[in-house]
Amino acid sequence: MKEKVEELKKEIEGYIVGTAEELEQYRMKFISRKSVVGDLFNDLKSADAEIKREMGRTLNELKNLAQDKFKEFVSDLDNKATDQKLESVPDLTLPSAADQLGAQHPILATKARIIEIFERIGFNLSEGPEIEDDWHNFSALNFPENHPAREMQDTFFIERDPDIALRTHTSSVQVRVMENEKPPIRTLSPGRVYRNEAISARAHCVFHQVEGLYIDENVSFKDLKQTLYHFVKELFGKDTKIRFRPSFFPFTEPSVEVDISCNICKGKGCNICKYTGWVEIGGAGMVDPNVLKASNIDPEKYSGFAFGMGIERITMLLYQINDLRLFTENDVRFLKQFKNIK
Ligand code: 2NL
Repeated sequence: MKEKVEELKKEIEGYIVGTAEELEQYRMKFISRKSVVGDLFNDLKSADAEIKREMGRTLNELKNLAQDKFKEFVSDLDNKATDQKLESVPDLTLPSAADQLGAQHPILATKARIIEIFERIGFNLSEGPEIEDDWHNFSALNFPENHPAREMQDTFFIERDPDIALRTHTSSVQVRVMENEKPPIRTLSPGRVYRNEAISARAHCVFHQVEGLYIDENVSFKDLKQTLYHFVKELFGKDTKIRFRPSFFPFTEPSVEVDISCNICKGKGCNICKYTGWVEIGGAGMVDPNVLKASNIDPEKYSGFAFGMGIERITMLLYQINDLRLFTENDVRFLKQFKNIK
């Protein structure tokens, strides 16, 4: 038994533990009740009193050695774990990484440029609710009772009878201005509008519009033409040409679609203008007398012009963007490209 104890002493003294599993193996072998040390204590039970006394002391020394070693292993492993934790804590004394500064969204940049151009020629800004009643979105604008825009397929209704809907244009804001102010009125209404359209490269159910309204005595179609001519030269460059094609809107008479000479190929012909040399930027017209009357403005005394443009469309022309969906996908690879505009 003595030799066995010496042998175990040597084994314990030379024992190395690197992991929690190895620690457990050590505990099973030398500390637990079924350990080799425990076995030796069991063997001693049947021995003579003399041997019991002598070997009992030796075995207790062995047991203490095994336990001291165990405590040493536990504290070594603890220290090791703490060191690893410390290594994974970031060094708070290092200087911070530079913040990535965001870019203005191209739609808002275009909106700001349009506002600036019209503000310089005396237009003020007007804003209004995106949830509108039937009067401000349709009836006051001379939409007939059976107009298709009043159907569920085209407009997002929130309530029916009386109808409440997401505005389909910002003309509703201008109706509010006409109701609340007296001519002369020169106002610009940019904002978000909603139409029940399937989303594609060319259409979206949420987009941005800017409308303008000018009401005073003796306002004529030539004022409309020169105002828009000034605007397109400011936004697209001084060589830009403008063209008006007859059209129809319920709220203007006469009405026109407004084209500019293609800013990509300068009128030579390309796939943006479909080889026509012209691209459409919006619509316009003289405010229909019924629209003035609906807002208590005397059409015998006053006349006015109005226009509307899609901000997405103008932004696409300015920066040669060919898919409307890019504006709402929030892909930073797209948005980053507008860091240096304006
Ligand atoms: C387009 C065409 C247009 C108007 C909007 C308007 C507003 C009032 C009275 C009369 Cl309060 N007209 N707005 C007029 C003509 C055309 O928009 O293509 N928009 C994207």
